[in-house]
Amino acid sequence: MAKKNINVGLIGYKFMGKAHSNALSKIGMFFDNSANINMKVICGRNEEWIKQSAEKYGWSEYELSWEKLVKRPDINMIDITAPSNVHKEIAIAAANEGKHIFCEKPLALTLADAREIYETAEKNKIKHQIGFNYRFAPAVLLAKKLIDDSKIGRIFHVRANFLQDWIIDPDFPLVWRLDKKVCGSGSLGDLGAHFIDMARFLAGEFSTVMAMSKTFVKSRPLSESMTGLSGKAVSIDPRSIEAGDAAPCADVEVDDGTVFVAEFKNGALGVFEATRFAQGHKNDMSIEINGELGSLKFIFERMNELQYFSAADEPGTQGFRLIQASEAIHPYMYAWWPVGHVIGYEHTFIHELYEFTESIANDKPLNPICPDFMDGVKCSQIIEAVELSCERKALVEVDSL
Ligand code: SOE
Repeated sequence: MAKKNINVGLIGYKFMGKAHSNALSKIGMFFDNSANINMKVICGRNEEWIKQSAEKYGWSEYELSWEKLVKRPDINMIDITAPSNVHKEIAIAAANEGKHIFCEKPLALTLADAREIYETAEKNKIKHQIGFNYRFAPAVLLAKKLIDDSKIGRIFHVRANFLQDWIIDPDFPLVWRLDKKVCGSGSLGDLGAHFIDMARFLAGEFSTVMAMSKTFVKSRPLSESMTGLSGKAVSIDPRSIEAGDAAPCADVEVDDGTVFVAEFKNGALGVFEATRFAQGHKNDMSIEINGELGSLKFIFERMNELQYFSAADEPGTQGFRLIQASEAIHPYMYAWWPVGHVIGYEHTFIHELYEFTESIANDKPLNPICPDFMDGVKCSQIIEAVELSCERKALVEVDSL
């Protein structure tokens, strides 16, 4: 059967733009997919960088205006990887043009904005998915299957963290992920969003939260332009400093670390920690689920493995088994390499974008494992409840928001 053309317009070209470009370029090579994925246009404001990115990542054209891109009749899918503060205006404009939308997390800076995006997407009957890529690690999907097959039974505890340390240096500049106007929140929205989604995916809906957060470094140097996570300030605007002055600084208004406890609607208890001040932890996202019949633990830095304890095992020989989720039987692994040839971070993007483009090409609803914009809304709702709890120093009912 003829493949359906999906002409993609990508907005953003740095870390996530690169991850999505790589993913879109690999789907047809590794999957018997239903779409001709045409990497038509990459869009960004800096002409020199966007021209370079188009050539390097394999995009046919580049565009400097997302407003023009979303109106192009030849584009039927918009992929938003720009910073969080522009997600709303782009998503709403693209939805009103009838474009299917894939949007990086978090969906928006506020719950109200996230709800408006969801409602506009639904009103325009477009397909929409949000980039909670960690769901698409085969080991996570194996955990999901074990839970859905009642292998661990009633859930008592959920314990998750996302630990990084890339801004431990107080002289690390105030990049967009630390600028409240652009990112909305710090470790909570950037990192916590992932384990909030993972906890909802594996353990169910949140009922209440009780939180604390800290900004350990309260002022940071400004930088004229940044490369993101690890890039130091590539330049300070020379117009802004006199010879010998220290670099101009600004207040940090987002959380460096946030911890919270939660109760789930199914009665389980949760403990969560997001920080960028855990020295030695580079991209350490993990989640553990404890149930009446067993436990599961996933550690992203060992993403091909799942730890599984079953109370059904013979007494005396029970223990956490380490499952290598890299056999053809495990989700998506049939498409990659022979058994045991492990995969990585970039494959989670290939899997999530494969599912989204298949849904468009076959005009079918999203695969149920895929998070759509309502999952983005629910995540924003929990993030806002956590922020309110920090403010009030009190328990907050998630559904009260
Ligand atoms: C930075 O903290 C970051 O790149 C997040 O923005 C991503 O969502 C996460 O997957 C890795 O860390």
